[in-house]
Amino acid sequence: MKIVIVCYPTFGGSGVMATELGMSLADHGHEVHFIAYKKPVRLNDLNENLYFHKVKVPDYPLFSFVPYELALSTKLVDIVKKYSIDLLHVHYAIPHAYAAYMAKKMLKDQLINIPIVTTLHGTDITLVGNHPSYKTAVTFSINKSDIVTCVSNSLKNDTLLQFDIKNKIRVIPNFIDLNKYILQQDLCLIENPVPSKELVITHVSNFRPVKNVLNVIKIFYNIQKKLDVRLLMIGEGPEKTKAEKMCHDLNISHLVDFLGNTSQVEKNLCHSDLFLLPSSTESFGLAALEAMASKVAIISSNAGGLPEINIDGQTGYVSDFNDIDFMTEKAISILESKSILNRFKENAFLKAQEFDINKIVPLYEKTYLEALNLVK
Ligand code: GMT
Repeated sequence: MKIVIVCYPTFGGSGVMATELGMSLADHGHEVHFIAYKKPVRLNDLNENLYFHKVKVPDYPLFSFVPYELALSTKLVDIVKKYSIDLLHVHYAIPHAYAAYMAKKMLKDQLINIPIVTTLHGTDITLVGNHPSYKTAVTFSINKSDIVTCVSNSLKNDTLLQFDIKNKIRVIPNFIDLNKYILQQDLCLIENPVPSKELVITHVSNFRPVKNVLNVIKIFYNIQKKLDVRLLMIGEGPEKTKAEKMCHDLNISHLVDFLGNTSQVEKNLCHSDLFLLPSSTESFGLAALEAMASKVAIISSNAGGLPEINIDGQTGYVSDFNDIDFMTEKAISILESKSILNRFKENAFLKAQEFDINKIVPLYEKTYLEALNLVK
């Protein structure tokens, strides 16, 4: 099959997921064309099955805002025709599903029928998409997609609650390539055969307000009063400076490393014991799943889809995102006993196996075949 994947090229979960999916589809023999304004960060080598096409948006003095949707839909039409593409798979409704629908209409005018699969990722529904400035267009784009998927049951319910959706929505959860994490565990053991006495706590995110990174620091501050711990803060974003300042003010900077963005998060996760994710909104929580695949126990909020992956009392604990005391108490209860910690870690790894790439990518392939049949 010849598939176009449209995504955000940044470190956000939707772009990471779209890229991992495209690379896996290419491994399965499909021809995959990524379209974005920049090469996706996790897209490594291009080959005869894997292409990248950049959307260029020329500026003009009249534009206060460059018309990205226009450039994207034009690029979609060009690429579909040039490479005889079978299907468009757009990740994140805004503005990708909207631009795809315009492209579909333009192609129809040239007697080319192409199906659109739209995957909703979270903030396109829960944070941005339901703003009155976007809601009508987002509802329209979802209803006009041939098939709509979303990444958790929670996101499906939110979408149906917040928008007037006529289309069926199917849940295809996010995934990880478990093998990659297992290999990394072995490499980490070779590099560090004697585990350090310090326990390692990790947080990975885009440091946006919804991630509540200051809660991460507060929880860590409480834990370090009782246990020998270190904190790895991975990612970049608007709340990073505040988080660094809080560490300074609490006099714990020497225990906290801000590592910035990384495209090989598994290299840090393999040394970690506990992952903190106290988000106020989280449709899935891909970062938590990556941690679980690295045998890391999870303390997370109960927001959105997080309880679907972090099973309370088994893989970690879930709570209200602002309940610092509860999260501290539970984190300490896991970390203070080696046997309890190992039990949580093993459970996390077992749960992660449900989301292995080999189980989830075939669900997308099946979805594509159904979408193709719809436009025949
Ligand atoms: O985490 C983010 O804020 C980035 C955002 C995105 O769209 O790139 O992530 C969303 O999609 C991820 C992949 O499906 C999910 O794992 C995240 O939970 C979701 N983020 C939120 O719902 C806040």
